[in-house]
Amino acid sequence: MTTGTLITVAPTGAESAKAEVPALPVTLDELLLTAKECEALGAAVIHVHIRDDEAKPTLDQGRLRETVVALRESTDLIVQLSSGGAVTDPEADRLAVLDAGPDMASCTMGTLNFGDDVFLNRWEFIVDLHTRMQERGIVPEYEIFDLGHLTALQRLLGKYGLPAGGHVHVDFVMGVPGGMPGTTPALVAAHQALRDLPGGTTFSATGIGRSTIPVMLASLSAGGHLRVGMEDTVTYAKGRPVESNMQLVARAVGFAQLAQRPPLTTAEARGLLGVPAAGR
Ligand code: KMH
Ligand code: ZN
Repeated sequence: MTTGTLITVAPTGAESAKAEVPALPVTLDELLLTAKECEALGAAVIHVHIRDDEAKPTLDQGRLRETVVALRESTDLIVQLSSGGAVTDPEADRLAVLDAGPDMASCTMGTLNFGDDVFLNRWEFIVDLHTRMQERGIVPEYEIFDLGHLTALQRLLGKYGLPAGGHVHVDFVMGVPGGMPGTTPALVAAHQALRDLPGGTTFSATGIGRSTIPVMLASLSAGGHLRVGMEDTVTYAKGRPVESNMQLVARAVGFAQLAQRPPLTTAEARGLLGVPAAGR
């Protein structure tokens, strides 16, 4: 069944440096302004990485809690914290992200080369994340960087059961050097592999760097949803740096409207993902 389009904004990430990308939102004020403006444009979910006073990635517990509270006070967005953090973050800190009480958290379904680094996601760690989220009513978004990650998800759900909320939502993160490419054939292959997951499983997709546009178009045509933001893309077009996350969200909203699948409201997105209403 064709529905509207869930639009997630991933405004910051852990990889870009503020010195090289001045438009990157790194302070709480910058994040809140971005969040409000992206919500007004049509985003329903915000995928959050935070930074410290030097604009370096951090999983500081106090800052994470403050960020969740502030986003809830200022917006109706679904707050999804990254449990992926930066490739250097220890597992204990990544698990402790859940203590900040987000609506959702990411859960990456396997280890992969990540450019010149390794993004480590051991099986036992994935199980810990999944089961702790079940216990706390935090809805996961399963991050799929490669096809085998879907097989791991099938195994996870088979052994440990459905996530909190009962609905399975995955995000194809495409075009990371070391993961699946950001191409239509790769998206079609990942989409096909969803048939081994519970009926009704939904997907969004994001293409890193220049794969952002082909991945958006492929996802919309395959019935998928969209994630965009400066975590994934810092160049708007050849020779044109991204000016703001709003520019990327506005483009995604335009594509979704062209596809006659307009953005879901935050309330509709909560219904789709099984996230309790705001102010639960
Ligand atoms: N920063 C990457 C190493 C996630 O947020 O869950 C991991 C990442 C995935 O961005
Ligand atoms: Zn992330």
